[in-house]
Amino acid sequence: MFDPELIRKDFPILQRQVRGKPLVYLDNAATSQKPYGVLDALVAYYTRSNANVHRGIHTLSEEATAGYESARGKVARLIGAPKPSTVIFTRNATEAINLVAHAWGRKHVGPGDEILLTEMEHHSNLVPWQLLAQAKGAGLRFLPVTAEGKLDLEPWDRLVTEKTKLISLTLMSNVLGTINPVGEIVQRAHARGIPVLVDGAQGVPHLPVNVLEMNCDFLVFSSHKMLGPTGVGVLYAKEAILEAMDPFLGGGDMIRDVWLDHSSWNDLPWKFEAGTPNIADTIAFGAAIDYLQRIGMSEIRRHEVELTRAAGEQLRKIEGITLYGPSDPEARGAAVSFNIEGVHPHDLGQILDDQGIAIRAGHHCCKPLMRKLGVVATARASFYLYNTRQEVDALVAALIKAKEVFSVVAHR
Ligand code: 7TS
Repeated sequence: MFDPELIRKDFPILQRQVRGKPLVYLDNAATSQKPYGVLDALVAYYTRSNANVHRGIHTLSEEATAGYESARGKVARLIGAPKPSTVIFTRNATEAINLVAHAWGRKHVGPGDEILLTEMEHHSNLVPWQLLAQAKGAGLRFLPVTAEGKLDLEPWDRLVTEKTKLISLTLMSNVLGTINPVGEIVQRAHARGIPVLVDGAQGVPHLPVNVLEMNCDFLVFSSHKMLGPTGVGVLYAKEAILEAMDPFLGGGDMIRDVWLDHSSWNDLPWKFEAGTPNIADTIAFGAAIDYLQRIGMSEIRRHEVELTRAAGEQLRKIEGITLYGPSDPEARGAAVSFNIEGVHPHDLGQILDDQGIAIRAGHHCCKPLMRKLGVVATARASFYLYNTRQEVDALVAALIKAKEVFSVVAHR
C-alpha cells in the first residue's frame, strides 16, 4: 500500500529541521530529495568499484562499466524504450535539448524553416532553438496558452506549415502544471512528417511514460528531479534518427577509429557520449529508478493528484489568491503556482522559510510565460511522493498567516 509516512523514512533529509521547524519540502519541481538507496549506491560505487568505464579489462573497470550500462537499461525499461542503445546520458535535460539542437537541428533546419514551440516552455526548451534559428536564419512559432493555462490547438493549421521542421514541447508545465496532449500532437505532427521532441523534465518524474505509446521522436529528462543525483540527464530518440545524426561533442569514447585528419564514430549510444561520463551519479540514478518502480509510477501519480486536489481546494479559499493552470487535478501535475494580492512572491517564500517550508518564488525560467500571465513572478509549491496532506495543511496555514502579517503592515 502507498504510504508516504513509510516513504519519508527512506529520505534522511526529510528528518531535518529548518529554523527550528520540521522541514516541509515543497520545491520538488526544482529538484527532488534522495532516498538512502541512491546515497548508498554512490558510496558503494566509490568504496568498491571506482574505475573508468569502457576501457580497462580489470575487474573494477568491468564492474563500473556493468553498473553504468545497467543504469541505461533501467532508464530504457522505465520509459519503454525498445533498446538501451536509444538512451543517451547527458548532464541534464538542458544539455539533451542542446544536443538535439546541434546534432539534429544544424543538419535539418535551414533558412526560412520554422520550429514550433509553445508559450509555456522552460528557457531550456526555448533558448537552444533561438540559437539554432539565429545561426540558420530560421524562425520560431508558438502554440498559445489559454486563460486556463492549456495549450490552444485552434491555430494549429496556421502555425504548422511545410516550413515546420520540428515541434518541441513540454509534457508538463513547471509553472502551470498543465499536462499537454502530447500523444495527439505527435499524431498530428507525424501526419505531416514533422518530428516531435518532448521535454519530460517535469513529466517523467511524476507520470507513467511510454515512448512507444507516445510515439515521440525525442524525449529528454533529468535524474535530479526524480530522486537521482544532479549531473545526469537523458536523451531518448528513435534509433534511425540517432543513427543519422552526427555527433554533438568529440573526444574519447565516441570514436571507432581516429586518424590525424579524420575519425569514424562509435556505435550508439556511445557516439553521443564523449569523454569520461558521470559514472557514479548515473549508477545512483539507476537506484533512483529502482526506487520509483518499486513504489510504482501510477501510485505516485495517484498520490500527487490527491495532494494537488487538496491544495487546490484549500488554496482557493484564501482571499486575494490567484492560482495558475488547470483547476482539474487530473489534467495537471503537482506544481501549483499562485500569487497573493499585496504580497510579493519572494516575501511569501521568505516567510514560509521561517516556518521551515521550502517553496520556490520567481519566474521559474519561464519569462515569456510570466509576461503572458501579466506577472513578474509567482510562488510555487510542488509536491512529490513523500509529501503528505499535513504538509499541504501546513502550507495553507503559513500562507494565511503571511497574508495576515502583510495586511497588518499595509494598514499601519
Ligand atoms: N524543462 C522543464 C519543463 C523544467 O521544468 C526544467 C527545470 C528543465 C527543462 C531544465 O532541467 P535541467 O535539469 O536541465 O535544469 N525546471 C526547474 C524549475 O521549475 N525550477 O528549477 C528548475
